[in-house]
Amino acid sequence: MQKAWGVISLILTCCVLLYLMLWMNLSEQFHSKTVVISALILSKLGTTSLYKTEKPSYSTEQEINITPIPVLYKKNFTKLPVWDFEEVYLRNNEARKPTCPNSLQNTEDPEFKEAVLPDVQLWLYKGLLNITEWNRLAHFNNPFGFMEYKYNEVKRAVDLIPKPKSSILLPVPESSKDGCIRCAVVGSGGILNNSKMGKEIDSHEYIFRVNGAVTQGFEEDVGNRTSVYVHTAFSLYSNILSLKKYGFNSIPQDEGIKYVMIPEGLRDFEWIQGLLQGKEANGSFKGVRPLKYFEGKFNESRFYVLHPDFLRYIRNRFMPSKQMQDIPWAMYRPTNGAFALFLALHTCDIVDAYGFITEDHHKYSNYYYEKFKKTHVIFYINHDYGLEIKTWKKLHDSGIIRLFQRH
Ligand SMILES: *[C@@H]1O[C@H](CO)[C@@H](O)[C@H](O)[C@H]1NC(C)=O
Ligand SMILES: *[C@@H]1O[C@H](CO)[C@@H](O)[C@H](O)[C@H]1NC(C)=O
Ligand SMILES: *[C@@H]1O[C@H](CO)[C@@H](O)[C@H](O)[C@H]1NC(C)=O
Ligand SMILES: *[C@@H]1O[C@H](CO)[C@@H](O)[C@H](O)[C@H]1NC(C)=O
Ligand SMILES: *[C@@H]1O[C@H](CO)[C@@H](O)[C@H](O)[C@H]1NC(C)=O
Ligand SMILES: CC(=O)N[C@H]1CO[C@H](CO)[C@@H](O)[C@@H]1O
Repeated sequence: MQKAWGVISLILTCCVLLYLMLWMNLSEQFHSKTVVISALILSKLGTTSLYKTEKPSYSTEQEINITPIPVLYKKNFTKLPVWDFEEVYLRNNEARKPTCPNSLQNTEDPEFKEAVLPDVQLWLYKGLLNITEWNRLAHFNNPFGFMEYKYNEVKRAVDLIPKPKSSILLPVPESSKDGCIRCAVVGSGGILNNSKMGKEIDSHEYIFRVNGAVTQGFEEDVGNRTSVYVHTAFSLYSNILSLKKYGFNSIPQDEGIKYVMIPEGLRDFEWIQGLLQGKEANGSFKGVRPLKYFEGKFNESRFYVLHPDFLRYIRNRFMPSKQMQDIPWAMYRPTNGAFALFLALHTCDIVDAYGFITEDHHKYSNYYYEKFKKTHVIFYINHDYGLEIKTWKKLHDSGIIRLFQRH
């Protein structure tokens, strides 16, 4: 009872404040700061106050009648809005503790040490989305949060995602004598054409691949195994259509493979619903049966969805682009390859990256599977390739990853 009164008085205080703020701004022209401030107050209503209660539950939310915050729109902001809880990320107290003496987590690099959160929550699943969490995450644009979406649209998909049995994606293999997990992350860069890196890549305990991960016919250069396949609904759907001519007839289906999805937009949540209910999807992929893309190899116990907090943490701490300070701010996001590489940095001890963009990318074709027709890298506006080049180089130079380069 006492708690309820506390919350109610806080709500009233906030309402008065909000009213005053709006009134003060009445004569001014609208600018994004107003939204920042008022949304900050709204978020206080929905999140911070509740974090202090002892053991909140769904019934607590209903008793005090929290509702989703009013929808915020990207186009009401002329640059990336920065909230005072921008750097609040869900953490996982069961996160992996490396046993490997040479783990990248033990790096001495001051910049990396300061940025990295080894226990950041990696996965989004049933139970992690309630209205309180929604009211925090609805402040961030996709894929870093749920801005512009409706609570129920996302909630019904998230509630279908099973909680992973273990919070550890990749166990230390029995064959590892020093307790280290060695991973190769393979991008699709043309630098791999005729690289003969296949054997070396396959010698890693785990191999991450993304998007159009063609291996058949390219084994000598890129290897043939896949342990973790990182994708979005759109990358699955479009790569199968467009890369057939290179032999990409199906996504990787190795025994025990883990499928990791980047929920880049609402369409991914629509896809998840179809996938996990074994039905045709609605919305953007209406009529598409997501399960079909896995050709009978799908198992919920090997399906993971990245948490928006993880994606935002990567953007904010490792890959903030200048583009976020301007009108197309909401378009910017790191590439799927970038997210895959950072996922490896959070689940492996030793990470080698192949086929990632380098300064001399103009010497190679866009993708390694374009063996005979040289096409240049297309710089899509939603990515910052210059920043990616610098980021991979920096991680390499500071000894955190080993980046495959040619001279
Ligand atoms: C909402 O979910 C978050 C994340 O799992 C949790 O920390 C919090 O306690 C939940 N809040 C309520 C009111 O259930
Ligand atoms: C990969 O190639 C090796 C040897 O070249 C072979 O033994 C293995 O069966 C292949 N694995 C797959 C998944 O094709
Ligand atoms: C899509 O919509 C149809 C008709 O409303 C419904 O029967 C079906 O269950 C929906 N599919 C999914 C995956 O929710
Ligand atoms: C999915 O994997 C789990 C755990 O390995 C297993 O127990 C279950 O039988 C599998 N389900 C299907 C449908 O293959
Ligand atoms: C791929 O490598 C081969 C051998 O070095 C070369 O002849 C070919 O032109 C390369 N393809 C492209 C598209 O660069
Ligand atoms: C205050 C303001 O400009 N709000 C606008 C934000 O964007 C939505 C959707 O485009 C508009 O309806 C609002 O008027």
